[in-house]
Amino acid sequence: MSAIRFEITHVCKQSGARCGILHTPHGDVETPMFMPVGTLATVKFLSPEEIKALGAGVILANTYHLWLRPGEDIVDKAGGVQKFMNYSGPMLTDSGGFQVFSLADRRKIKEEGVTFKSHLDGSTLFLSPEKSIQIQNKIGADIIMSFDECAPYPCSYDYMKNSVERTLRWAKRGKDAHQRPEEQALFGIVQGGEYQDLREMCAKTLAEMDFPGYSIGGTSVGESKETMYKMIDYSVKYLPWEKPRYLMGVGSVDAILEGILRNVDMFDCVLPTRIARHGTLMTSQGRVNIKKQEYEEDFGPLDPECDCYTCKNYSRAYLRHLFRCNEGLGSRLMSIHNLRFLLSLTEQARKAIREDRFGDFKAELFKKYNLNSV
Ligand code: PRF
Ligand code: ZN
Repeated sequence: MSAIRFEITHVCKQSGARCGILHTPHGDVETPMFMPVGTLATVKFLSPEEIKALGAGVILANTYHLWLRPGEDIVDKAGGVQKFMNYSGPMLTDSGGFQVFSLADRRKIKEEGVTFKSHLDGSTLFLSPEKSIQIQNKIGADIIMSFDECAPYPCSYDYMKNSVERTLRWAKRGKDAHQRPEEQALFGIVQGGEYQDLREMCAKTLAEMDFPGYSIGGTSVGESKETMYKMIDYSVKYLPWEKPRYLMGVGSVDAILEGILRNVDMFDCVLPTRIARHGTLMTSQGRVNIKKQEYEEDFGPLDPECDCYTCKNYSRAYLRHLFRCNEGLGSRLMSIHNLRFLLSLTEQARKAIREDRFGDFKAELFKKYNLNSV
């Protein structure tokens, strides 16, 4: 028995987009969904109660970071990551693959695994598919990821072919090492860059291995949006319809909507919380940079169309003041808003799907935000 059960509840007659319910050991969540990132078992500046109040379902944490600090044994002793951070909802951990490739110095990839230097103190570390799963078994999230290589972009066909083949061997090794399949659902990750035949081979091989869900990796690494959508198409096409799909690290409005159209169910991105802390807000009127002088005497809400705590209670002038004085409350209030913006977007998308008008909904938003549809 798998730890999760995915139920597709409706397919939009207008667009073919789908919505559903993901049943997890820590509760049911509606899809398509956006998952806030809580790298170190904290969504920076927000309490678990606040995250729940925003309408979030799943929170993401990172194997690499929790392995380094506080260490997976501490999280295990606490009773798992949910108990440790006092979050009662579902959680997902990324495998560390991507973080090793994006953060660590001087990495060396071998068949056995990856040797690299810690981004904290430069010490030499080693991560393998088995080790990643062992750590994730101790962290205890409901959904865990295979250890993969997210190859750089652009990347030669030959490099990518070798990389994908190794990622597939790693997926098999991770699956064999998984000790808690009835409590934690292990997803396979589709790689292959922009190469259609490699994406196809990867997706088909993973599908044969029968994972409870599938991730689409290796996107949003410097390619154009058009290329990204092709990468999604090449991956989704060969994955079983009835299993959940997760597009890793993607959280812009246009890519989320294009992903939903292509039957992706889950998205995550650090962007909303990261840019919020730098004073950049995603609003119904486009991006707002709260630093700007023009907001000095603007006593209206950040986003008049938003229902979040920040927009209901504080002005642009006050948020600008908090930001300029580097006050923690500013980071909190702006993180709340940006997360609510994307969570509300996915809520509206689900409603549009249920009402068979997702095509119109997407077109309206592209027009409103001046986005380019591909
Ligand atoms: N692999 C893993 N995590 C990821 C990615 C990936 O390719 C990406 C790429 N967008 C984000 N996070 N394991
Ligand atoms: Zn708001």
